[in-house]
Amino acid sequence: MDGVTVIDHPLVQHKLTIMRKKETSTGSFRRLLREISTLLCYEVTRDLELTTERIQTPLEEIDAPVLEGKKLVFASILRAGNGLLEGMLELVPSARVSHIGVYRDHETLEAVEYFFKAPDSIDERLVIVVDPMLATGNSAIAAIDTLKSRGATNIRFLCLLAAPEGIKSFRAHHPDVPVYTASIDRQLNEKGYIVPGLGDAGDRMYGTK
Ligand code: U5P
Repeated sequence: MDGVTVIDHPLVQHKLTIMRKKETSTGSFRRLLREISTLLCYEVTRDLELTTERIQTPLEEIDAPVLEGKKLVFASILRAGNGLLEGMLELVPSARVSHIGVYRDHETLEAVEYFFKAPDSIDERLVIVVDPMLATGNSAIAAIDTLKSRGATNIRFLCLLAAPEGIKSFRAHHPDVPVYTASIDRQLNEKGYIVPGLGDAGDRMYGTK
């Protein structure tokens, strides 16, 4: 699918299978989400540009590679997005973090924004937006509308599971934003859940209902 990368690393796929299991506990789910997010982060940052810095090793001076440009921004769509943040920040500890509060109206499935906070100069940074699930796509579309209205131009979207319907709608709204996911599941059900999916990511992560 154009603009969509499926991260099919065996460790990602194995961990995802355990996360999907109904009987997986909250504690295990959370731990797996942290582990898997590190691997997803590795893949979503694979093509970042490098420059060089003159450094002195104990033996000699060299031009050594370092990341080019301003610090990355990880933008978490609350609250489930926070589950992906932890592992990503382990890999990129200096990343800046944006929080975007969007909840889904259970009747209309429309996204309603209630919170937004972002670091300065997001127009000069790569922004990686994270939410474990791309279901209807409405939350991600709204979050990225907001980021763009604040000046962000270089954006990627990272999730664990995506529904074909969500990808289609998302790509129609934001064709310039590539999507990275560990799986494209079969479909959405009548309540807007991804099937086979893993249930409500926020509830599974925090043990709520
Ligand atoms: N969501 C789930 N599980 C699903 C479908 C959606 O947890 O099977 C939640 C996600 O937490 C996400 C939001 O934040 O709903 C995405 O929904 P949507 O706006 O893409 O429909």
